[in-house]
Amino acid sequence: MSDTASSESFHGHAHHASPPPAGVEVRHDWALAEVRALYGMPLLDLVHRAQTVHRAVFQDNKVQLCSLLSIKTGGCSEDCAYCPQAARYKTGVKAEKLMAVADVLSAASKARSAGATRFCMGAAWREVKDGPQFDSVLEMVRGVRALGMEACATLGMLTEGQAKRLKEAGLDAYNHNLDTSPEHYGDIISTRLYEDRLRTLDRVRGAGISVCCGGIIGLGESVDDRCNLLRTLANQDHHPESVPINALVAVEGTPLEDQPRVETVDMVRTIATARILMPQSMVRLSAGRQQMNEEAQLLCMMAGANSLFFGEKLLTTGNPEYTQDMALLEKAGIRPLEPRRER
Ligand code: SAM
Ligand code: DTB
Ligand code: SF4
Repeated sequence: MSDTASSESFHGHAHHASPPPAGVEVRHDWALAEVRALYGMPLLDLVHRAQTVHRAVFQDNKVQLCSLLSIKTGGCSEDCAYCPQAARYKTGVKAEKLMAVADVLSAASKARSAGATRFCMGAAWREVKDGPQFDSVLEMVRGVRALGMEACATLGMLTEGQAKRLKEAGLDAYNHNLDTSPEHYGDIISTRLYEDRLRTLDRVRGAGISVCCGGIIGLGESVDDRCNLLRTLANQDHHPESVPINALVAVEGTPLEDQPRVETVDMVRTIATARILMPQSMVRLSAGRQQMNEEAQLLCMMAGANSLFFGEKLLTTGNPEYTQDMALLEKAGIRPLEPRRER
């Protein structure tokens, strides 16, 4: 392996080791009432406050372009009510085998040429099983790192040993979302517990991998649920380095197929509140962009989102066209974060 760079933020971006700039609070003791008070502020006051925090921490004001690939699609044993990949729902997603390492790396290389600095590999697994498939995933991680991108994976629950092996392979970040509040979780997923999620997150953190953890809005949750999700994320011992905020993509065949589209104002409030609660984290405007117009996406960035997934597909659902995204960034003068590491 020629790649020996450490997993610290290689973009020179703010990360948790550095103290926050003057005037920016990093807290882990948010009360629900405080979070609600922020979330419920007049929208433009809230956005102004979030933008002020954002600019203090991220002085270069760039947006990270991440690429997402489903390396193992469908056939999942879990019952997450939002998910088109759960085997039990008839959604038109068909179950596939784990992709070959070479195919994943050729997709990664294309993503890199298109400007991605982070490559995230998703598998529709409940948990990782040791064996040849996990060995292939480790190979993919090494390959992505050798291309000079941040490597991220989302593979379901992990044991301590698996987290350690992912770290040794060079994995920068692991995505494992809490999705919603502890109170609402049981209405969305019955095949695992909130505590299972928290345990995997501890193992990821314990192995020295950076944590990517966020949620979904539009699942039928209350404002308190949204605030309690954000509060749970912020009140961990360390803020997740990355916080993806997804708007539900309502997929036919899932129990949530008839959920109304998330309103722009709700997405903006959620992102702004996440930015204020977790000032030094990358906040990702994740699923749901295809359903948003350009103005809504720009408002989300104004509210502190500094990362997005680009490319024609998320895992199984659509995403804006590459050329459309590039045109939006270009006309708005938004500069993408560039990779610092050479291959
Ligand atoms: N199976 C692993 C797990 O659940 O942790 C990894 C892949 S899973 C598809 C990754 C995340 O995608 C989920 O935690 C959820 O937050 C998000 N997601 C899945 N379906 C979605 C949908 N229809 N709309 C928005 N986000 C979704
Ligand atoms: C995250 O929070 N959102 C991404 C990424 N992490 C893995 C996944 C979104 C999936 C949307 C539904 C789909 O395309 O299947
Ligand atoms: Fe499986 Fe992950 Fe989808 Fe849940 S979100 S059904 S665990 S792929």
